[in-house]
Amino acid sequence: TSYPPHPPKRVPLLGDVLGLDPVKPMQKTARMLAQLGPIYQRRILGLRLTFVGGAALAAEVNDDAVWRKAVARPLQKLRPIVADGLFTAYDDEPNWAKAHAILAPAFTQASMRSYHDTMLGVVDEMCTAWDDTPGELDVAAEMTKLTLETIGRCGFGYRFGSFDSGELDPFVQAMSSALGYVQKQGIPVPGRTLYDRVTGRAREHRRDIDHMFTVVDDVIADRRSAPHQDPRDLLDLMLATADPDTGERLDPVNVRNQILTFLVAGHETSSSALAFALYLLSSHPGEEEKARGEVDALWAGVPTVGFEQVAKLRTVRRVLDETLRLWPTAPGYFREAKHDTVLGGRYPIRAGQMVMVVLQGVHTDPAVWGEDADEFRPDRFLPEEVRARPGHAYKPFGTGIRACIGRQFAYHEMILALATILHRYRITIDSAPTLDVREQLTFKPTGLRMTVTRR
Ligand code: MNH
Repeated sequence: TSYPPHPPKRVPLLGDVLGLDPVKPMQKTARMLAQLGPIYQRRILGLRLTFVGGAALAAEVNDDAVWRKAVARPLQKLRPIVADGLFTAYDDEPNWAKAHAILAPAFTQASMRSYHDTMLGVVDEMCTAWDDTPGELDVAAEMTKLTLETIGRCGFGYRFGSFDSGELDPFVQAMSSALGYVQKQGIPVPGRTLYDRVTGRAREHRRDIDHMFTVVDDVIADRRSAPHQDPRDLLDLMLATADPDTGERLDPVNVRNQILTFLVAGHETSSSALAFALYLLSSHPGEEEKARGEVDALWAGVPTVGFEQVAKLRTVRRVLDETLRLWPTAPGYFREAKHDTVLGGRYPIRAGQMVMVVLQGVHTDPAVWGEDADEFRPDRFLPEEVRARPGHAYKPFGTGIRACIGRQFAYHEMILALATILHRYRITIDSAPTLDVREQLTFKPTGLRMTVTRR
């Protein structure tokens, strides 16, 4: 047995404290993996965190018999907001299994039918706003409005009014400020807690959270007094359905945790994926024309796009799959060993020790993806190419029982939006020569300016 490689500069006693990038930690980690191989370990004081960025090692760590999801520091820091909501719950917290059983039926491909018209309405509103006020658009900001509005309406009938005026809804303000705070806390910096207390930032964070709680609790109370019949949204389901195993319903605080979870987990990941897709298409005009050609052919003479017309767009879907390969907007996930084990046949791992699966590493492993792994080529997702690849080489939605519950929701929403944009507009995107990607728990492209013209 031996230890995995570690960063080149190890400080006596403290360990691998050098070379952390507090602003773009995941992009730095992916570069480290490209240098050091598919695995490396950071040891800080007594703690070891291992990073895995190759398909074979990822397959091992994804094995639910030996490993489970770890609620690592960045997720722990979210818990004051979302507590035992699906995303941040520990495997053995009773509310995880309960909420998973109650909510899983609401996220099947078949259930997407009931959200389709609402999703279409949001896309239409976005296009109307673009037509009414032509000019340069901030790509990421537009996609964020779209996905936030979509999850707000499909989730619990809430309108943020994103396309109404220039003003940001106070809830959205509170949420983005709270998430910014959480992102900073995810990276340990000595003295931060004291600093936040002295400057009043900690109190501001508390106020942001309280504001979010009040808004969501009001929505829940209103719905309790006036339930919907049909169509039912996620909130209706949470209030009306009992867990088939225990016969119990979700308690009111847990319902709030789930709503906040869907807002937090369900909007930036999809919005940034759309922004990356638009960027990648605009720099690959051949791929853009291919995708647009598919939409034009399938939607020719169709007055309103129906549910069935979305899943048929296989080329558009491949564009999104390839986008999430290169820019997995959830950059990775954490696993912990259930018992002592050995990784890669030679690295000892003790029970409870954590590993982070770094998706950019896994998704560009040359052993699986070839020497052109860094190139944007959506045809990698043609069925015959997918069949020829090991399943664990592509995990943008995580793995096992704790994988993303919103995957089908995200695909339906993203395909519908991207196809509509391609169908209605010619787009040109200006950006700096190298793409600037911010990290706020997710990857988010910044500084992309887009001009759209009706075709
Ligand atoms: Mn989502 C879990 C990626 C869209 C709601 N999501 C995860 C995980 C990844 C992920 C990765 C696993 C995290 C971990 O193991 O710690 N999610 C994405 C991506 C997109 C996405 C890349 C879009 C693109 N997610 C959505 C949407 C919703 C959503 C949309 C809600 C409508 N995701 C969740 C929830 C979980 C999750 C809830 C936690 C599931 C669980 O642990 O039971």
